[in-house]
Amino acid sequence: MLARSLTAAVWTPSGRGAVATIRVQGDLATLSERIVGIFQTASDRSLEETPQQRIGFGQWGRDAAEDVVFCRTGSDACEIHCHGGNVAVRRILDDLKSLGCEVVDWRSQLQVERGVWECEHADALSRATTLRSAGWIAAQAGRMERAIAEMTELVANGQRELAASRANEMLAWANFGLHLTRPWEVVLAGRPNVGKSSLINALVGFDRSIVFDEPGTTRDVVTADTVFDGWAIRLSDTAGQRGSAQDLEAAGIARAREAFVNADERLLLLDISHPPHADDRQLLVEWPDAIVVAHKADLPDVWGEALPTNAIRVSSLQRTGLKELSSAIATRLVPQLPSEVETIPLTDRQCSELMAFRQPLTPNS
Ligand SMILES: Nc1nc2c(ncn2[C@@H]2O[C@H](COP(=O)(O)OP(=O)(O)OP(=O)(O)O)[C@@H](O)[C@H]2O)c(=O)[nH]1
Ligand SMILES: [Mg+2]
Repeated sequence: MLARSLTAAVWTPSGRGAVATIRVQGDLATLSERIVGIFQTASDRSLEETPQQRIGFGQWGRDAAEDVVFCRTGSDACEIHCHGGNVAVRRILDDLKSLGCEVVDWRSQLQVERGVWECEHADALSRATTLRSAGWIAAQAGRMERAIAEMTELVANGQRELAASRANEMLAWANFGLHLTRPWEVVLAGRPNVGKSSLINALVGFDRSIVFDEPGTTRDVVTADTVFDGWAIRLSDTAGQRGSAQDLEAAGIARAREAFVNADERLLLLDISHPPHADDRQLLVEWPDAIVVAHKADLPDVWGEALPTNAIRVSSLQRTGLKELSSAIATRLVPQLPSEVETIPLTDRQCSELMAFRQPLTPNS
């Protein structure tokens, strides 16, 4: 599709870099006329006369000109590669704006040229949280668009049930797909002083959270990002849970509970060097699906039979049981991988599109 109005967008990541790429899209003939005096090609050919896919050199700016590299990458697109500093980029964008270019996000240009599906895929890839996630996203190129077209054809041929079951299969991977671009939320909870902050520090490998031998040290939710088994994980340390807290501590506990309720996975810590407390028992009853951590495993275990049999023994002090715990977390979050040919929704919009597609096909939905 030809984009006739002129737009300019930065295609390199935000922030400072060695080189930045600014892409101009639209009516290059008009731009070529207007740009005289601001941009001078080394060959003296105008921008419009420069052959496509040929790398050229030029100078940008009326005074204090900057060397740039440029390339017409299509009949209506040109890339300008300049120094990556913010000021250098801003100057070129301001000049382009004064020449009638609208400064837009790179996604807008891509969408004009390639359509919403390809744009969405590139955007998801740019937001991949880990290399492993990026591999899964990269493999999805073109799949969702094809799947929707195939399902539309099934509906046109009267195979409504088959189309609905295809949509269901894909939606079953929505949680996995959405977490390729955002971390899984894992929240730690337990009574004050059981070692939640120590465990979070041991899991991420640095002192993110304050550790102190006094109950009620952590008052707010403290997060730390890490990667388990190739998946991005956001760990949240929370205020210790106890029934008797007041005022500020109670406010922290309320926040902790909110984070715990909304978590993708919950870790419940027990200090096995102290006998079970009523608050421990209440947490265990309330959260039967949480991963139970038998913490301070370097000290004598006074829980005995009371300890849940599936509890994972960990000592943050001696750094034991951490590998087993991180593997258990990763396995609980991603118990099964999709097949390599599966189509996976990557964005909330794709999920909504699939649900809207399925809705009229599923009776009673
Ligand atoms: N022996 C032993 N002591 C530990 C271990 N982990 C933490 N501790 C100690 O337990 C005490 C409390 O640790 P924290 O990590 O601050 O406990 P917390 O659960 O975050 O406490 P609050 O923030 O008050 O809820 C500190 O004195 C730690 O050194 C462990 O694995 N073994
Ligand atoms: Mg703490």
